[in-house]
Amino acid sequence: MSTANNSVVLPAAGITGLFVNGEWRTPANGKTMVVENPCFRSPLATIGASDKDDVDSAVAAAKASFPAWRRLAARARGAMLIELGNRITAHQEEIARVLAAETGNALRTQSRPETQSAAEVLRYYGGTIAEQKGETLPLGPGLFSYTTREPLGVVGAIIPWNSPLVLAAVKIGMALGTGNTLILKPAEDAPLAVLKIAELAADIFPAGVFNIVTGSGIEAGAPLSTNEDVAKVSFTGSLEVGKLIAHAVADRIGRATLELGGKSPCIVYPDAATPEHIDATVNGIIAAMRFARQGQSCTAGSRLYVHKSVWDEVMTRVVGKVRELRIGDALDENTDIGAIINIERYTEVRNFIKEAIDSGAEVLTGSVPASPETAKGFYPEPVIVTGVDNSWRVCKEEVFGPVLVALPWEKEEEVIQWANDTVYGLAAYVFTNDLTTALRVTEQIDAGWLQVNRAGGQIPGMSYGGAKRSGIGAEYSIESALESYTSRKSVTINV
Ligand code: TAP
Repeated sequence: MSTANNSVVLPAAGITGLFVNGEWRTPANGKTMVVENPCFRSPLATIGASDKDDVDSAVAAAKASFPAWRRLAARARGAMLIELGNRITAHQEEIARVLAAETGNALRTQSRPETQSAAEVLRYYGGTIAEQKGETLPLGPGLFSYTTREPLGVVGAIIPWNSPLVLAAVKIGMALGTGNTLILKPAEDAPLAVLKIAELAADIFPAGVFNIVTGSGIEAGAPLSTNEDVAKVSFTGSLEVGKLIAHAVADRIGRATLELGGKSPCIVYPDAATPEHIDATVNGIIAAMRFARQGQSCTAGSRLYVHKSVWDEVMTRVVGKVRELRIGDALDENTDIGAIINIERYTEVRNFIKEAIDSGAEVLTGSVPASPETAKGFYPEPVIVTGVDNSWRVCKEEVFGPVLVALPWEKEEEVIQWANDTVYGLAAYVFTNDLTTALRVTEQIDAGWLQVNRAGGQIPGMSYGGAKRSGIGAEYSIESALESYTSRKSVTINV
């Protein structure tokens, strides 16, 4: 690992990116890749760029370590997860700074809380994994039938750059806790904080149980998804790559959890805009949109529907508050919003904004960002547009940037139809103080993860997964881990 930024403590020398069978290795092809800080477009570190040969050796190590690992008592595996969570807490600030530098996610608003969540997730799975129980079935006199929950084998986990640490923790907690062995492939844009926790994990798990392969999606991710010895692929990322993974896994009748994209609605009722509630609602709308994460969240409430009777009041306040958010260096404590991850994403977000404005969208705040050639860092300005409808690209596709589409609504059946008019079904937010309304509306929205008068992130224990094309399977809760990472073995004894 070579370093080029003194304000963060990067993974130690010798942390190559490729961690296989309990040791750090140099990728067989000798290739490296540079990780950049998107706030300055400056190089941060150089790490190994693995390919199929490295992936195959990691899978072989994970396969060899599986028989002993699966036989360990679940509570013993859980204790190791708790130890890793505690070590992350002990090094929290150091890890959070690396995360902020590589992702551009502001330290105070995003990277510090994400690091804290990663530790909590590991402690959650560590504490609950002993619940890996089966069932008994009373088949009648003389027949004793029971089931056990068996691990699947080698799990390949592929994660994106937007919240790499917490997603790594979720995959580690679920896969290792349930007795599987793991190969984790972080995104090439944000592998460093994950390597920091791998450094901490290196002497906790037996050799081969936990492996890391850094490299590009094509060179390292694809071979992991096609390897015949990978029993399950747990993928978080885009719909497009999710389809490739699904095909690769289907070819060998393997298993997959797919956590994909979203275009989530946020519906505001008039009773959430009374003088007593309006501040909380406005804060909730902004939090749901994940503006402080540059909108780079699969659960971003990026389609805002505000009842016509309170539209002026709500939108004036939302625009006012959004304009107060400070954009800048992710490591600056005063920064609310950091930078978009890379030039490709920045260009794509810029194209969405430009296309909407050129097509006649009314801009409530924001403008077309600086051209990628001249931008000194990939800083976005939050954009809110209205005067569009669901046929526009900005309404239909996941921007994965700080772009909020806002529209007034009058009839409930119409707003529910708008909310469901998408191929996605990940999250939804409803703001109302009437319980009957909340129950009636949430029942009709096709999404996997709904929140009423709350816009925060996932809390360990919540079942979290997408409906429609937002994915297959759920994560975050112990029930999801058992469903997704184990199979039932049924034993019947004629006594
Ligand atoms: P993707 O381009 O899909 O990348 C995700 C991961 O897949 C990265 O590690 C990537 O590697 C790898 N990858 C790329 N091509 C691959 C291939 N052919 N085979 C195997 N792996 C491959 O997504 P992204 O742009 O990084 O992330 C944004 C997307 O993730 C959004 O759609 C967002 O909604 C979704 N997301 C969903 C969730 C949940 S929980 N539903 C959470 C976060 C993000 P490299 O990047 O190294 O090339």
